[in-house]
Amino acid sequence: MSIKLSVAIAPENALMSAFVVFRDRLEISLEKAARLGYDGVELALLNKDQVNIPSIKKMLSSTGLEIPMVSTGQIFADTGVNFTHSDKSKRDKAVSDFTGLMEVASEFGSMVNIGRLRGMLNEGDPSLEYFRESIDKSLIRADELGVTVALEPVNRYEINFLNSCAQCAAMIESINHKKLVMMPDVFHMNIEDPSIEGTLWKYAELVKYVHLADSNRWAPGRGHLDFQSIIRALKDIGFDGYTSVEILPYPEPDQAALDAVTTLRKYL
Ligand code: LER
Ligand code: MN
Repeated sequence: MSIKLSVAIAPENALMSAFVVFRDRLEISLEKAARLGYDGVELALLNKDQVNIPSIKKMLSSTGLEIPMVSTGQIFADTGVNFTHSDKSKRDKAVSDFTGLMEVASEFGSMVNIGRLRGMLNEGDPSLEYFRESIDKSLIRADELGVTVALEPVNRYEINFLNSCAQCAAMIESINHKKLVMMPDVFHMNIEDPSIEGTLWKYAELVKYVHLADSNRWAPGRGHLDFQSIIRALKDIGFDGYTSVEILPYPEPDQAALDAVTTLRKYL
């Protein structure tokens, strides 16, 4: 068993808030990821029509890459719908767009994440009830599709609830559904959690996927997080899933993707 490494990519028209190194035809980015020595790619998608499933499956078998995660933040960033929206039709659209991405995920044996897609707690709204309704509906479909849903703690400057691993773990424990797990992102952990390594230890059982980015969201090695120590902690807790590089494409995309794989391969 070993920890695997993926890189987040998005189709060519994706917003900068997708935090991906490559915004291009997915097939082109897959090719680049394979050449750089990644084990997989995470697809940051807006809707299910963005993926030519037969063409991508063909590339997975020719390159040996996997797609461990379909990430969904673009639904929130691009269309403004989310799980806690005051307007029911927008909550329903968030669940149906998310369901479309779960269908894509089921084709590739991927997980899906809920990060910013959960939206915000809005004053005067029963936002937590809205969140529970949206997540409960999604989990029924996740079960049917056999897809695992990973709840991602996201820092307070982007979202106003479930910011720390402790808060996400409490929510996951209260929902208590076998398809719901946690995916910490060390960028957010650096802001919200008392210690990155200690928190990984504390919630080891729930952690099934990890986003990696340095303190400035550049490639690992370009900021001040200690990736040697973070990867050591992941190994020590027996984590044997996927980590995924979710970074800004700086100084430019190819260099960022190379920097990340070079730093992380030293420790993985
Ligand atoms: C956003 O900061 C992020 O980390 C995403 O993975 C969550 O949607
Ligand atoms: Mn993330």
